[in-house]
Amino acid sequence: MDRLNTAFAAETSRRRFLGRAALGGAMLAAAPAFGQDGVDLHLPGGPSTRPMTSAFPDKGEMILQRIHPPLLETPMSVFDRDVFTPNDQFFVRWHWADIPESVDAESFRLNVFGHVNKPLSISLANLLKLPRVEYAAVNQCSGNSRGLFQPRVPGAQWGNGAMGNAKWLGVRLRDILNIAGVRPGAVQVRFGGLDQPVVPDGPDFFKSLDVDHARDGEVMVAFGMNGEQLPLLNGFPCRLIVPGWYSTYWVKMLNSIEVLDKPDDRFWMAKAYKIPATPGGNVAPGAKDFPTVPINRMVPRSWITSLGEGDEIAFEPSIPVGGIAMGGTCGVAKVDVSSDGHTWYQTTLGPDQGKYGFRRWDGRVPLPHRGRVALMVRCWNTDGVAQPLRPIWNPGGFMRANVEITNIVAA
Ligand SMILES: Nc1nc2c(c(=O)[nH]1)N[C@H]1C(S)=C(S)[C@@H](COP(=O)(O)O)O[C@H]1N2
Ligand SMILES: [Mo]
Repeated sequence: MDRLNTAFAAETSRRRFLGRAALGGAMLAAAPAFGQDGVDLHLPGGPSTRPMTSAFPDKGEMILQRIHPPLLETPMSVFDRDVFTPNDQFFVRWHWADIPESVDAESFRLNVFGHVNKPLSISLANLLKLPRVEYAAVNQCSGNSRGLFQPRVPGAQWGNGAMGNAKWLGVRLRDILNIAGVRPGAVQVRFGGLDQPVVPDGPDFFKSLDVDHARDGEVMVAFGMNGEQLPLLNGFPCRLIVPGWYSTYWVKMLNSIEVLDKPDDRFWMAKAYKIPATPGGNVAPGAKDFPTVPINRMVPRSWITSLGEGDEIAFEPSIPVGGIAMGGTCGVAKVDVSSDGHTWYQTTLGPDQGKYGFRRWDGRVPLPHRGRVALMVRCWNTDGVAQPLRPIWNPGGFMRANVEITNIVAA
């Protein structure tokens, strides 16, 4: 809150916020030094350990998935501490390694063009003058938990930590589009950032939303994250927030908003991030040539964070267990836990911090016996959708959302 007040509220402090903004000069310049300690992501049947690193700008201890471009995963223990994920341990994902090492907040412009009456080139100072909104929302990679897919699929082999929940502060995209004046016949809005492909014909990262979605009053251009400016690697100075939707649409270092009068047919919409046009994005393992749609809304998920895979505990007839849940596009209605896969016990939900954010849950389960016990957690959202018990499969490794199992050992 302190930094929010000093950094965003007063007119004079605003200048300070902007002045401080060029950061990360050393980013990625030197080869980061990695800690010796690794972490086991418990990915089935494959290389499962990853080094930890704190060598990236504005970032604390993270699981290193890739250096160029940076792919940093949040350790699960972080989610046990708070429903809000700290900025310095918020996961990082980029597609191309050509990312600015700093952004000059004075000369930065957010350009709005295409099928509009009045193209705009908005300075950060002017962006900060528009009416603001703030809400909590989970940013989850479409491929979060991909490393748990069986059979395994190619792509970043994430555990469960390619996600995070923050309080985002910014300006309604609708307000920006209204200033530019969307012309009749507009169908989509395409978003691009300052990062660039590293190969000559590589497709620049652009994502698009239908024009009505873009103007729904919720989609936000955010410059604040948990009361601070965005870390460079999470999209400084501003990024798109599409609450309830997978974060492939949450374009970082957003500098281009183009209103289109026909659907976006470029690579990142037409070819990448397509899921089977089936419930939950599920097809039989190995399936090919099925109809696809662009990935879109998130679905309910939940995790045990108070205990980790393989943890050893002293046997007791009943143990406490806690964690986090998310509803997807709506709130969390109910979270149940089980230690035998048949009998489910309802947990107590923590404070509601907004329907798009994480919700804490805490409960107890009996331990049926000594030795290995498979703990499970299942979320129902307020639309009545429950997590499936069985994993889905698709070749992109997208949308994993089944009830996860945490095996513990009671000695
Ligand atoms: N400019 C830009 N924005 C981007 C991407 C990117 O490669 N470039 N990747 C997207 C994807 S796939 C994800 S998962 C999220 C990751 O957001 P984070 O790094 O802030 O956690 O950023 C999204 N926005
Ligand atoms: Mo992603």
